[in-house]
Amino acid sequence: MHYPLQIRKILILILTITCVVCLPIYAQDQHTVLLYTFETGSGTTVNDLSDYGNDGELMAAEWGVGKIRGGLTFGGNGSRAFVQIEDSDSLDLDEGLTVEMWVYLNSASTAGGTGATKEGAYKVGPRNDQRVLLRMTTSSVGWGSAVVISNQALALNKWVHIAGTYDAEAGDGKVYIDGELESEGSIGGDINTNDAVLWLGRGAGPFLDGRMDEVRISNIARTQKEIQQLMSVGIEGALSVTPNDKLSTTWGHLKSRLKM
Ligand SMILES: [Ca+2]
Ligand SMILES: [Ca+2]
Repeated sequence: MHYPLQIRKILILILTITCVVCLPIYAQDQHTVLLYTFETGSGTTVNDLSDYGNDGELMAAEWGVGKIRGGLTFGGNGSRAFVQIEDSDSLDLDEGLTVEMWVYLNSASTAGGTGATKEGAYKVGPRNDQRVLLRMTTSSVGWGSAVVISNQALALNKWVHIAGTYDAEAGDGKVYIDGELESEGSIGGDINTNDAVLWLGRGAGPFLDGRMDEVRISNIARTQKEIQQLMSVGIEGALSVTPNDKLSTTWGHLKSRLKM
């Protein structure tokens, strides 16, 4: 079809604006229920950058060097350090979840789930053989049985990115290491909701010996692409691009291209 130039310009513009508005906002959208960069560096409060106000409290965990600037350090079963986040409706992730974080292991954990743990509901984190564990209680499967474990073990003394996802509708759990799908399993059912606090850096028994940075928790199963995007640009990098920025940048670019 041959449209007059002005109409072609307008069509291109409408198409482009539609595409820009539909682009995912990687770090912060309505599905992001907890977002930690650990850049405060002092005090005992961890600021949540999500809209849900899920601030954490340092329980002997210390500010230190992270993957991107500041992070937290944890001293294993000796110091029993962790972060505690009070229960809230936004952390009851019945329909699905994604937990993403960078971890640096000094030594293997002594049991499962030293990443993020809401005991009796869900946990994602390193376990005793340095593999990554996703564990849940669902309406169909109990805490001990609803498990997906990575095939690979995490390297020690190195920053690695880990993620666990679950989609209640598909009933499918996935574990990623450095953005690559490591393991996948059918679980089924809605995730249990409860009144337990959320911990970072510990399970019911074991404590993380190492460091943590860049934690995002979401109430849906993120795609591999979304996980990789946040890994590559970081939380602050993703937050610096808002939909309005994208729109005005594209608008300006288009106007100059089309000489409007
Ligand atoms: Ca950081
Ligand atoms: Ca609750």
